[in-house]
Amino acid sequence: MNSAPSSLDIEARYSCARTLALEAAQLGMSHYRQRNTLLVEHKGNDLQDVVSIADRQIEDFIRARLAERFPEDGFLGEESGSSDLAARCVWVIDPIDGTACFVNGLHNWCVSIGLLIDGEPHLGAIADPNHNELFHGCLGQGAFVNDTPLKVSAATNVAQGLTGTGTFHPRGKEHFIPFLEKLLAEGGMFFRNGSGALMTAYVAAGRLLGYYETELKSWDCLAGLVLLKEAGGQVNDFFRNDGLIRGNPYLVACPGVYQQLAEMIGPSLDG
Ligand code: 2AM
Ligand code: CA
Repeated sequence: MNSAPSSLDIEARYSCARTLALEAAQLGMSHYRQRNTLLVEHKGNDLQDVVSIADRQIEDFIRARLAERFPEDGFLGEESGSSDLAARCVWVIDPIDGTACFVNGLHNWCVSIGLLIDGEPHLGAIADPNHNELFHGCLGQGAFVNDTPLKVSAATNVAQGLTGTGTFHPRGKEHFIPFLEKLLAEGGMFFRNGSGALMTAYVAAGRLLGYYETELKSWDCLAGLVLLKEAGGQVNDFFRNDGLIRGNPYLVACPGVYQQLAEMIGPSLDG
């Protein structure tokens, strides 16, 4: 669906998403500058899956501001869980996407704020304070990095550029090496910066031809999916089988290489 009913104030929410993403990113920067003092914890048994006080504080900040401004809206966040998922408007946010980069001093992380309306990704803002880039978009209004419109690549073969990829230890890694082998065999090249939101935005911007992650969570990609759609990209059936809550394999790409990448991944993509 390309337009929301007039009873919802879309412009107010779009403007709020952009402002909040920028403010939250500055809060992130204040932690990032003192990252050596941050206590880093591991989620579950996976030593690579980390979280810090910065993640929790930024999520609390965003959640409180949204609740104040749009009390009727639902919420789903990586760190604090969900509320009112049956509401027409549901915010889906990741306070820091690229946490492993954040805690290791690599300048590849962002704040991602997306909004579902009636179950469809409708608007999104992704703030990358290390590169002074705000990616944002709203259905029917286009997608932008700062003020520059985004458009996916016109490439027709993976050999013509770079493909983002990623995996994580608990699930899906058996699909990763076979995919890499096929990508290289067909003349493609991989890229990984550790942030699903930024790599999705880079596909929308035509910087990457596509991006495959063996499993992603909805807060990592929801804002980016709006940009991707507005920039002319394609995505797999990510929301099937309760994907909003549980996550799923994830592929986004420009139309000219989507099928080529989907064939490299095989049935596990939408199986
Ligand atoms: P994060 O930085 O918010 O944890 C990198 O390959 C991408 O995978 C990032 O968007 C990262 O998000 C995400 N990621 C890391 N651990 C994950 C997990 N356990 N499940 C799903 N996605 C994960
Ligand atoms: Ca995160």
